[in-house]
Amino acid sequence: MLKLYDNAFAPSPRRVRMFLTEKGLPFETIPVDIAAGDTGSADFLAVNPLGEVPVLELDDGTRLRESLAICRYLESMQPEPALLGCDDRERAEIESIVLQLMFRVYVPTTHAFRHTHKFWAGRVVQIPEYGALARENVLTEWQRLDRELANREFLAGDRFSFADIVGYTTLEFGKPSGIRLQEGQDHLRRWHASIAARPSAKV
Ligand SMILES: N[C@@H](CCC(=O)N[C@@H](CS)C(=O)NCC(=O)O)C(=O)O
Repeated sequence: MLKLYDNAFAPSPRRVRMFLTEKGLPFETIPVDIAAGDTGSADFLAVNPLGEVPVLELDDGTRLRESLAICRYLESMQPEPALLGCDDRERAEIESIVLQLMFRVYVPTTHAFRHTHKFWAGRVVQIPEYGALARENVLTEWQRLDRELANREFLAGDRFSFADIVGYTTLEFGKPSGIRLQEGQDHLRRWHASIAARPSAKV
């Protein structure tokens, strides 16, 4: 049975939970409590020296890190439904959106959270002005994505893909930092509602 080192509130392991659920693949979770400092413990650092979840453990004991790499492995294990593209063109389009989301939206969303939210107060050095700037940059990116969604149903085209999983989990994670859908973002709102209605969004 696949084992997922997981945290219920963190967006990166949530990507993998959604992916596994969309694929219909059974898995066990090993909870990792970030709030209690588990990711910095010697036991967990032996699992992942980066101190991050998700980690997927295979039956032979191999441990995979990085949500994109994990999902790529799962896609080859269970190709249907294809969530990372069916041909080279689709794979390139999905990966292009995934990388944009990771670097331009997800990373600054984590910075907004780390530098402004009380969860991290006393645990890391917080620079609130930097967090506020990161939040503004993220809101600009979502405004751009709202315009792009005027021409396509999902973030990477006409089919649901891993790009939608990364986008949805990132937007949800922005809420505690005040990153939300804005007035007039009707395309983004329609897209968000369609992803939220999927059973995988409940896991
Ligand atoms: N690039 C990694 C990001 C992993 C990551 O940022 N994990 C966060 C949770 S979303 C984490 O484990 N943080 C632990 C900590 O900050 O102590 C991936 O996509 O898997």
